[in-house]
Amino acid sequence: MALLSILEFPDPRLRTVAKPVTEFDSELEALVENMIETMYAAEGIGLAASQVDVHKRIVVIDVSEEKDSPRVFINPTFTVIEHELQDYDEGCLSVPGFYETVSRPRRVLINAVDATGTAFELEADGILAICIQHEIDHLEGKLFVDYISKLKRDRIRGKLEKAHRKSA
Ligand code: QAP
Ligand code: CO
Repeated sequence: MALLSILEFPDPRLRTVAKPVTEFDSELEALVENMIETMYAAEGIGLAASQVDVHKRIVVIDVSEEKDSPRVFINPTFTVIEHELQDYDEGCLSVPGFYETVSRPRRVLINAVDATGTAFELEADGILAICIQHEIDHLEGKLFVDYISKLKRDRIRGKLEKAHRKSA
């Protein structure tokens, strides 16, 4: 297994729209394993392939307490089953160190396939519902900072650019 490097805002590659997965082969399995390993190493609860510069529709999530229940969502979509919004202080491995409140629908029905190509459905609420919406946004080239004010977003951009210059 291998750790993958995570792109950080405002890297323009994070704006790429990801393409559906069509081949369910050992290369896909290896990528999924590496994404899970990378998510755990970075202490994240969700990671989209877009964040590791692979522009395919793949998401891994583990919202369990023990961090022992990784879930894999390939070509995921969702429909809202409860329109009431919930606020959550979201973060992102691609926007390290920053958290802002985002409102999203409280309950969604997820449709996806697993790493073997088998379709499944899952009703999600709570943190899982927030996380899958956040990760599917990544596949569309969208980030949680797109939901906050331009002033706040630009301030985060400035701080991260400065940090990137210092570590370059
Ligand atoms: C997306 O986010 C998410 O800034 C996943 O320094 C966020 O795993 C889903 C992280 C909120 C639901 C609710 C962020 C780790 C991890 C940081 C993450 C950091 C270290 C973020
Ligand atoms: Co994210």
